[in-house]
Amino acid sequence: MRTLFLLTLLAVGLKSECPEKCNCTETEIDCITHGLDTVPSFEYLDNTPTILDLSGNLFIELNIGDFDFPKSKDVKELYLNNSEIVYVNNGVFNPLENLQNLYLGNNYLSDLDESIISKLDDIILLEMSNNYFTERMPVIKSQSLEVLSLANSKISQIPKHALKYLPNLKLLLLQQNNLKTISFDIFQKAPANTLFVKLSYNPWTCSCDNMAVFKHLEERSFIDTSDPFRCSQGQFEIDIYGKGGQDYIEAFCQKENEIIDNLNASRAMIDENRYNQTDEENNLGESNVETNENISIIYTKSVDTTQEYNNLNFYLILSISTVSGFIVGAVFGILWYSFNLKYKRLELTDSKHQLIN
Ligand SMILES: *[C@@H]1O[C@H](CO)[C@@H](O)[C@H](O)[C@H]1NC(C)=O
Ligand SMILES: *[C@@H]1O[C@H](CO)[C@@H](O)[C@H](O)[C@H]1NC(C)=O
Ligand SMILES: *[C@@H]1O[C@H](CO)[C@@H](O)[C@H](O)[C@H]1NC(C)=O
Ligand SMILES: *[C@@H]1O[C@H](CO)[C@@H](O)[C@H](O)[C@H]1NC(C)=O
Ligand SMILES: CC(=O)N[C@H]1CO[C@H](CO)[C@@H](O)[C@@H]1O
Repeated sequence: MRTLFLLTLLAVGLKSECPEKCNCTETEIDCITHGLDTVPSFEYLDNTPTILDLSGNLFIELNIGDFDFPKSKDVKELYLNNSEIVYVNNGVFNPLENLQNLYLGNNYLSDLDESIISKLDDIILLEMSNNYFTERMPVIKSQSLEVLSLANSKISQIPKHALKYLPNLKLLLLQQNNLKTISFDIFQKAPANTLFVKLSYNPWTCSCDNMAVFKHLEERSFIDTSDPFRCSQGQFEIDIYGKGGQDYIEAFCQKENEIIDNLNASRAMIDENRYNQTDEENNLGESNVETNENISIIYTKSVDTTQEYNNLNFYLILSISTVSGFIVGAVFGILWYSFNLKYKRLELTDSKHQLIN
């Protein structure tokens, strides 16, 4: 009798304390795909939810107070994916102090405040793929975040300080975006040898700067080079980690390094020269300025040298084509001659035939 009473009380209690359009179990609240346009009130929960699933609804905006309820500290996973969210007010997640996984994918987010999760000390995963960060990748601040997913989100730019405030990041997903260039600076401050990035299926342009970044990522095992990485230059497409990429680096980027090498060598020589002179003159300061000016001259000279080199190349190509032109001409001449002979013979045989006939 007493247990029955308790059971009915429990049943009634569970019914009234779980929000109307949700299903509650001991550790989970499910309000999936119920056309909710506001986050329901979780004020009188009876259970202790570690999972709060609000995906597939129509929230459009998340407001301060939406997740401010007595048991908010129990929630470890929050699903808000596929919920037509356009705007998230800064601070809305702060009451979920122990949140670990936050799912905001498949929404219409185009910007986020830098400190959107900065107060969540245990956050590990922020899933935001399939959004609309058209202008730039959002800069996120978090001491604990390990996984940041921004795949397929129309991102065309990564700010140089994008990873600066994510000291624990281990996985960054940026595949299938609209990235054309990537700056070396982004990864310079990234956690050493622990970060793994996905950057495939982006419309990279071929440039030595991009190549340098990809080389760096490969050397530090930041990237899976078996993924397709292609860059384009005009109508040509190159496999960045394939032979095309290697050829590109050899043809264009190595030469730049050589120029810098030459420049450094000349600079060293000039420095030495200047030093010897100024040693006599006892006037270091002034000479340094002059040295700098001279370096710019050397630089333009090195560029001139490459032009000369190009000219040399041009003459080489010209002479090669002249020679090959001659050879081709000769071969054609011979072929034409023999063809003519044959043709004449045919004519003769034909006329013979005609005569016979
Ligand atoms: C709750 O669970 C029942 C039975 O599994 C299901 O029919 C109902 O759609 C669920 N409601 C919600 C809000 O998920
Ligand atoms: C929300 O994301 C989770 C995890 O990726 C997924 O299992 C779930 O199906 C998604 N919900 C909706 C409504 O798409
Ligand atoms: C040239 O010198 C600068 C500084 O003096 C150095 O940073 C750079 O790496 C050098 N470049 C090469 C190709 O040695
Ligand atoms: C500069 O002086 C040092 C030592 O006096 C000498 O070995 C060196 O050859 C000089 N360099 C030039 C460029 O004159
Ligand atoms: C700008 C410039 O040419 N600076 C010095 C470079 O070196 C020459 C010769 O050593 C000097 O005459 C220039 O003043």
